[in-house]
Amino acid sequence: MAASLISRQLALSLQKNLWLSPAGCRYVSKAATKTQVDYDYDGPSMKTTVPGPRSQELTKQLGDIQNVGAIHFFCNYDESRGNYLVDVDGNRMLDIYTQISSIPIGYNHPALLKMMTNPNNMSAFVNRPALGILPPENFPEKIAESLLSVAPIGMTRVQTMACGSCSNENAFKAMFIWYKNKERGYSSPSEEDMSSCMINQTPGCPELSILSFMGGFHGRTMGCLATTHSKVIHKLDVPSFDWPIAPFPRLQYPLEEFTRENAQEEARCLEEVEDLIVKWRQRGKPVAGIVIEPIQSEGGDNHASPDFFMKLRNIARKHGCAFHVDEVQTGGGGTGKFWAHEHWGMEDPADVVSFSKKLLTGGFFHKDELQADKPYRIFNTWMGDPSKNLFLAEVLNVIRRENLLEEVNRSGKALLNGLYELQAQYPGLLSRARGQGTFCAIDACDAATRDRLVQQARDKGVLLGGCGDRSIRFRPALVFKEYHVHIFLNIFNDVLAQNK
Ligand code: PSZ
Repeated sequence: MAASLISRQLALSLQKNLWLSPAGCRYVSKAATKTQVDYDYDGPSMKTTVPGPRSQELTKQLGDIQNVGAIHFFCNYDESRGNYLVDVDGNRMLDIYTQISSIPIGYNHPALLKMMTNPNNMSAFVNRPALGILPPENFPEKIAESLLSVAPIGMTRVQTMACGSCSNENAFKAMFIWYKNKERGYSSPSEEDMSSCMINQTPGCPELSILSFMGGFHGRTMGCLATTHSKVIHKLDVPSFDWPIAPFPRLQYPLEEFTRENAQEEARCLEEVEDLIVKWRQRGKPVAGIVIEPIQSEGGDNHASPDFFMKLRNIARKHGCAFHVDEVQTGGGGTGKFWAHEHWGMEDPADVVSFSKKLLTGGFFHKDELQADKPYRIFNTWMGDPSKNLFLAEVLNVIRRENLLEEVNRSGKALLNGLYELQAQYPGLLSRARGQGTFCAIDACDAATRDRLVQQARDKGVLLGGCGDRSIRFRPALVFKEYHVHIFLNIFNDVLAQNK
C-alpha cells in the first residue's frame, strides 16, 4: 500500500511541471489564498488535536518497547508532501521544523522519488558497503558530484560519516592527531606512547582539549558531549572531559540597533577565549581545536557577527589551534547561503567544517593537513552511506535548478518582517525576533508560554520547534516559499490573539 501511494505520486509528478512558483505576497491579517503547486498541499487541514487517538495508541504500543517520552506524534510519510507533514490521524501540518532541520526539499520530492525507480541506483540502496575498505566503483565520481561541488572555500577533502555526532567526534580526533603530529615533529610515536595509550594514560592519550562555547551543541556522544553546553538533560550523569568553555556573545536584537553594545559583548567573549587558551596551555592541557556553530541552534539561536568569527579564527591561527565550524544544523542553505560561514566573507574561514541533517549524509570537510597520517585512524564500518550521496547530488540539482537559495532569502525576509510585526503587536508575548534566511527565531516571554504557543500552533496545523530557554525556532525546508510564510503568520497571529 505504501509503495502504491508513492508510485501514484511519482506517476503524477512525471506528468506535471513541478514546484511551480509561488503566489503573490500576502499580509498577516488576510486569509490564505489557495495556491496551485504540485506536490505541496494548499494549506493545513486538522481533524483532531495532536497527538490524535491513533498516535496515542501507537505511542502506547511503542512504550512497551522504548522510552516514548519525546515522541510528538506518529507520521504518515506516504501522504506527506512538500512543506506538509501528515500524521496518522489524518492531520496535515505546515512543517516549519522539518525533523529538527533535516528535510532539505520537502517530503516526497518527485526528483527523489524518481531516483528510487532508476535501476542504476538499485544496488546502492540494496548493498550498504563498509566504505572505508570496499567502496563502489562510482564513489569518487558521486562524491565529486555531491559533496565536493559544495566544498567550503579552501577545502578539497571530505570524510563522510553516518550522523552529526559521529562527524564531530571524528573531526575532533582528526584535530588531536594533527596537533600531536605537529608537536612530535611528524616523527613516529615512542614505545611509551604506544603502551600508555592502551591503558588510557599519558603520554599516549595526551592531555589536550577542545575549546567550546557556553550554549553550544555538538552532539551527544561522549567526546562531543564534552563540548555541548545547551541543556542539563543532555549531560547529567555522564562523565566528561574537563575542557575550556568560553562565553558565547549574548547579543541584543535587532542587531542593527545595538552595534556598539554588541561589539563590546563580542570583544569580551574573544578576550575570554584568548585567556582560556593561554591558561589551559599553562595548565598542561593545551587547546588543540576550537569548535563553534555559526549560529548556536539548540542553545537558543544565538548569533555573532562576521567580525567576531573573523577575530576568533585569527585567535585560533595565532595559537596553533584548529578551527572547527560545526554546520550540522546551519549547513545546506537555510541561512540563505549554502554554508552559514559564507556570510563571514572570509578567504580562509575554517580548518574543519562538519555537516549532516540537510546534507543527508554526515561528514566533515577539512584542510589537507588535517588528513590523518595513517589509515584506520579515522575509520568505522559504514563511514557514511553512498545511497545518501546519490540523494544529496539530486537535492543539490534541485537547489540549483529551482534557485532555492534565492527563495530562502525571499521567504526569510518575509518571515523576519512578519516576526517583527508580530513582536510589535504582542510585546508582552514576543521579543528578540532574529534570523538569517529562513533560519529565524523569536523569544516568548517565558518557557511555559513558548511551549503553549508551539502546542497551540500545532493544533492549528503549524509545526514549530523550541530551542534555548524560551525561543521558538523556524527551520523550514528550502522549498518554503513566501506564501507559506503568510499561511504561518496568519495562523500564528490567531494563536497569539488567543493568548493576549
Ligand atoms: O536533542 C538532540 O539530540 C538534538 S536536537 C537537535 C540536534 C540534536 N542537533 C544535532 C546537532 C547539531 O545541531 C549541531 C550543531 N551539531 C551536532 C549535532 C549532532 O547531530 P546528530 O544529532 O546527527 O548526532
